[in-house]
Amino acid sequence: MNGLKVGSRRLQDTMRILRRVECRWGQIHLPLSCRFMSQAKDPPLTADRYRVSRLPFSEVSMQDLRHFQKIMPGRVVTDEDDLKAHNIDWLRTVRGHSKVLLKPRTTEEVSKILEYCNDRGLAVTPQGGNTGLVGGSVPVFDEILISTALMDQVISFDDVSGALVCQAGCVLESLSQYLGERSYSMPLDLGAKGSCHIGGNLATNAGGLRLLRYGSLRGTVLGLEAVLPDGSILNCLNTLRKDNTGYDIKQLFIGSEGTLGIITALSVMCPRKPSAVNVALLGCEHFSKVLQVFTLCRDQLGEILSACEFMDSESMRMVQTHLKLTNPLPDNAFYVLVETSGCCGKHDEEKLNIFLEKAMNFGFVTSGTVATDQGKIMSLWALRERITEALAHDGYVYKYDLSMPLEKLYTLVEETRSRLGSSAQCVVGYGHLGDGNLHLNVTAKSHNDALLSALEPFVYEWTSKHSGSISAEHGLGFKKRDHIYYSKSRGAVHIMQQLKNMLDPKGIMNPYKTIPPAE
Ligand code: FAD
Ligand code: 2HG
Ligand code: ZN
Repeated sequence: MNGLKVGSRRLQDTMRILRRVECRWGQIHLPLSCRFMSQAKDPPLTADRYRVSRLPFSEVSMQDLRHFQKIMPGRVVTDEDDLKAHNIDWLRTVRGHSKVLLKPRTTEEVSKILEYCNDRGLAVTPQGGNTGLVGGSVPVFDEILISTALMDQVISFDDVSGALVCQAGCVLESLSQYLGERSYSMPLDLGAKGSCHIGGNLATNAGGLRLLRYGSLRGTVLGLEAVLPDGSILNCLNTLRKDNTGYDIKQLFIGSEGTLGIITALSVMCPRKPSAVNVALLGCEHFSKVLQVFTLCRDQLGEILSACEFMDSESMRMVQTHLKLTNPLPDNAFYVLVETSGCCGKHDEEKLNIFLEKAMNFGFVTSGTVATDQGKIMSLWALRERITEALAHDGYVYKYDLSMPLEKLYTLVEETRSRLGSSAQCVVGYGHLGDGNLHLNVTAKSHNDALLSALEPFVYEWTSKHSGSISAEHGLGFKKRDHIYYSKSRGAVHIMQQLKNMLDPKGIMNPYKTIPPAE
């Protein structure tokens, strides 16, 4: 890696030797489930910490277990130790006490399970890779867990159109590898790729690191199949790019967080794998310069820009302290990671060189480094992608995922920092600059009600006042459900409640999450 000062000859030299690289489009990540190997104390039960009352659902009986065994012999998990990791979220902030986890392999099995649960009034929680960050993927009480872990088959791939059809339990990274071998890639990428399932990605409408280039899943998902709470199978699994026949029902399930049904299969439009990828990490002294870098990126890199991420010095400190990563550009207040992806290395190099030269000459960046081989590019990406993991090592994390006008993006971090003073251990701001998405994270030694009261509703009111969204990409889940009104009108929430009631009249699908009850 070449850490360079602005204006030095070495940067010019480095820019000249920028190489085409494979980079993170093909890299392997460790599954995040290793997080559960930590010896950390279990969080309190959700019901106790958040004082929630159980709704009058039935309780699982021996007879129910026998019935599930008949549907899926050997795939009904009741061992307490085996269930533990599925009852606690990735952040270790919520905990349910489900007594059973079901592992269907087929849509028909999911259909039989839901039909039975609906008849019996048994509540269920769908679970993919359990990497969700809003407490949506684990039960609040004893809801039955339905895992998509064994629904991991690719159904078809059309190497002319790029349409991939697969089951919902395929791990995102496995799909990337499958496609990479065929010179295609997934239109979605995120730090949890080694564990998250594509069905979970759809259910949360995950954004991630490539949204700037390929857009939201709402655009790239071509179709899906879902099982409704009464067990009926909804087939919207087409692979057409254009289809204006009536309402687009699949959109209801994208971002529904397991509250309307279980997504069992989907089709997604995949782009060609770029043959030329470059990454630059740039240091800036002020957030206004970060914004200038972004504007310049768009001007100069145009169609080859594939990611534009930012992080502050506190985020950098977290990955250095807890993960021992090396910062190639010490002493900057902000960092911008720029990635280009295209199909013509020489052309991309020229564009990137011009962009870097201008960024330096205009004084937008104080130092910069470009990676020239795959390993080094992965190291640069790790600095950004692994912040979430580093924060989890720092203590209890209060997590806010906000979108707002770009010029306001960092003001909230500064105001939060001065508001909390020494009551917070660490306040960091980073995120998807190109999408106007801020990840504001606050850490403390342990969960602390006073700190929470200083943060909420302050963060939500501030965001709403500046016309932002209180959940840009992680969803609402259990933790943010009741804050929906900061970003949606009463009329819109009312329609959501009606839709929920129409599809799930007994309310068995992921209760206590996402949609607040009608007042
Ligand atoms: P789970 O966590 O298992 O479930 C999430 C929700 O979807 C739950 O409500 C669950 O009930 C529901 N659900 C799961 N599967 C189904 C299904 N088949 N049918 C219906 N409902 C279902 N998110 C982003 O948007 N961008 C990021 O950049 C990003 N980075 C992350 C980095 C890390 C390190 C981590 C831990 C998380 C990150 N996330 C990010 C959060 C993101 O929501 C998840 O990683 C991912 O989309 C969830 O997939 P999952 O399979 O783990 O779903
Ligand atoms: C990311 O962009 C994820 O890294 C996680 O969305 C953000 O942990 C967070 O706050
Ligand atoms: Zn994110």
